[in-house]
Amino acid sequence: SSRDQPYRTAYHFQPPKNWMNDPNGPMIYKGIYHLFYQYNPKGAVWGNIVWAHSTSTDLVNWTPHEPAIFPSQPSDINGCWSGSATILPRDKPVILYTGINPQKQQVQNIAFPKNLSDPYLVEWVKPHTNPLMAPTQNNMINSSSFRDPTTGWLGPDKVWRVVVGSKNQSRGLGILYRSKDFLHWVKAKYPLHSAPGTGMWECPDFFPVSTLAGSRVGLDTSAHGSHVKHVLKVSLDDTKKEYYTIGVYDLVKDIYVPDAGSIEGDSGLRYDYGKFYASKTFFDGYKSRRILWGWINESSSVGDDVKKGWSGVQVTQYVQAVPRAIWLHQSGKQLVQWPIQELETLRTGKVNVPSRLLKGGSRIEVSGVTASQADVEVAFEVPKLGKAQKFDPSWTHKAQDLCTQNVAKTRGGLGPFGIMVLATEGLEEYTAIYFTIFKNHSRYAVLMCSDQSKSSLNNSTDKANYGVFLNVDPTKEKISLRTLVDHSIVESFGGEGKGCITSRVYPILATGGGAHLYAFNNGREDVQISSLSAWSMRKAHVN
Ligand code: DQQ
Repeated sequence: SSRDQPYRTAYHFQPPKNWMNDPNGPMIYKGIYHLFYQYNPKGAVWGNIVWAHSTSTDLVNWTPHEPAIFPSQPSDINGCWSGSATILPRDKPVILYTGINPQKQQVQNIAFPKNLSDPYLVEWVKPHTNPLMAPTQNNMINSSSFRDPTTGWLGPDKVWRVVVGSKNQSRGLGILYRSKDFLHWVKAKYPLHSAPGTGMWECPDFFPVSTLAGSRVGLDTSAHGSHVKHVLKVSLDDTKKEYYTIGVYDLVKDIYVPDAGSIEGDSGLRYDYGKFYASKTFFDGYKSRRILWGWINESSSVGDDVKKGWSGVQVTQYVQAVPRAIWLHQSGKQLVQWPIQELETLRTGKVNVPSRLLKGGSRIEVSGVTASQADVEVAFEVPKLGKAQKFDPSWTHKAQDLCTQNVAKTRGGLGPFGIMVLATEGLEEYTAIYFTIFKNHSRYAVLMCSDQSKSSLNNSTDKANYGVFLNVDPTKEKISLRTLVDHSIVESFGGEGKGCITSRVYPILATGGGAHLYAFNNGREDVQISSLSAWSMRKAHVN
C-alpha cells in the first residue's frame, strides 16, 4: 500500500521489484513501444545484469515480459550491459549491446528477434559470430572502457555506422564503426568525436534534429541534408552527469564537429540539471517525434540500500523519468523537452487559480488536487523589474551554486517566486521550484532552481539543490513552469521546456494526504500569476 511504500511512484516507469538502471533499446515496432532496461533479477543492488523488457501502446501503461537478453554465450556470460535498437530496412529490429566476456572484457554483440510476427518481440536470439566488435592487440581499444553502442545510422553510401563509448587515458572517445550488413563491422581510423579531460563516455547518443524554425518534428536517425543538424550526447562516468552538444556531422570526413561555444563538460549543455543519467532517444515514426528516456540515478550509497532492505524499511526503487519529446529550439542553440502528450490522459480533477497578484513575501495554497501525485502548470508575469538584483558575470556557469546559496526561503529582490510541492502546512518539509530574476546590464538573467534542502526531515538523504539559467526574456515573455509530482519524484520543465530539473526526495511528513501544493513569492517585488492549473494524476498501469 502507499502507506507501506510512500516513495513508490504512480506514473513513472519502474519494475515491480529489484534493481534497475539504464533505459536500453527503446523503439516502436508494429505500433508497440518497447523499453528494455538494465536489471538485476536477483536483488536490489547492481549486479547479474540482464535486459528486462516491457511494452506499451501509449508510453504510459506498461506490460512486463520476461528478460529479453541475458547471459547465454561466452561473449556476454558476465553481463548484458547497455545498448540500442536499430530498425533495419523492411522493418527488422536488431539490438546491439555490450557483453562482458570470460576475461571481463567489454565487447559488442548483436541480438535478433526470434519471431518478427510477434509484435511484442519477447524472444531474442544471438548468432555464434558474436562478438561483432572487440578489443584486440592491434586496435588500441581499452577493454574496460568500450561499451554502450548507439542506434545505427545509414549513410548515403549505404554503409551503416554506430558509435561505441570509450576513452584513451582521460580523453573521452566516440569510437566509430562501419558495416555494410550490420554484422561485419570495421573500426574507422578516427572517432566520430572525442574531447580531452572528459573521461569515459558512457551511453553516447547521436541523432539528427530539424532546423526548420518552430519545427518540433523528430527525424529518423539516418536523416541528413540541409535542414538538419546533429546532437551528440555523452554520459560522463567520472561525474555521473550528461552533456550534449549541437553541431555539424561531416558525412565526407565522417566526423562530428560541435558548434563553436558548444562543449562537453563543466559549462556544457545538459538535458536535465538534476538527477538524470544514461539517457537514450529513439525516433517514433508513428508520431514523427524523437523521444528521450533517462534514468533517475540516485546518490544514496549501495550500502544504505542494503541496510534499508535488511531493516525492512523501503529499499530505494529506481525510476525512469517520464518519456519526453525532444527537439531543437528555434535559436538553434539548445534543445527543448516536453513530457509526451499521452501523459495528459492521466490528468483528472483540474483546478484553476484565476489570474492574480502574488505579493512579495506571500504564499497561497492550491487545494483540491492530490498534491503527492499531480501535474502543475503555472505562468508568471513580472510587470515591474526594478527590484531585480544585479547580475555578476562570474555567475554565468554557477547556477547550481546560486541555488544552493539563495534557497527558496531567502528574501530576494525579484524572486524567488515559484511553487512548493510535497510541502507540509508548517513548511517543516517542502521542495521548491522557483525563479529569481537578475539585472544583467540592459538585459535580464532568469535563474531556475529546484531546492531540495528542506525536502525531508530525514538528514541521511541527499538534498543537493540544482539550477539552470533559462533563455527567457522577462520583458517580453511569461516565465512558465510545469512540474510533475509523483510521491518521491519532482520533474520540472522551466521556460516551456528550455530548462529541466529532476529530483528525488524522501519526505517524512509530506507524503500522501500530508502533502500540500503552494505558489509563493519571497521577493520584495510583487509578481503576477497569469495562469495556474493543477491536476491530480491517476495511477498508470506500470508493470
Ligand atoms: N551502465 C551499464 C553500462 C553503462 C552504465 C551497466 C551507465 O553499460 O556504461 O549497467 O550507467
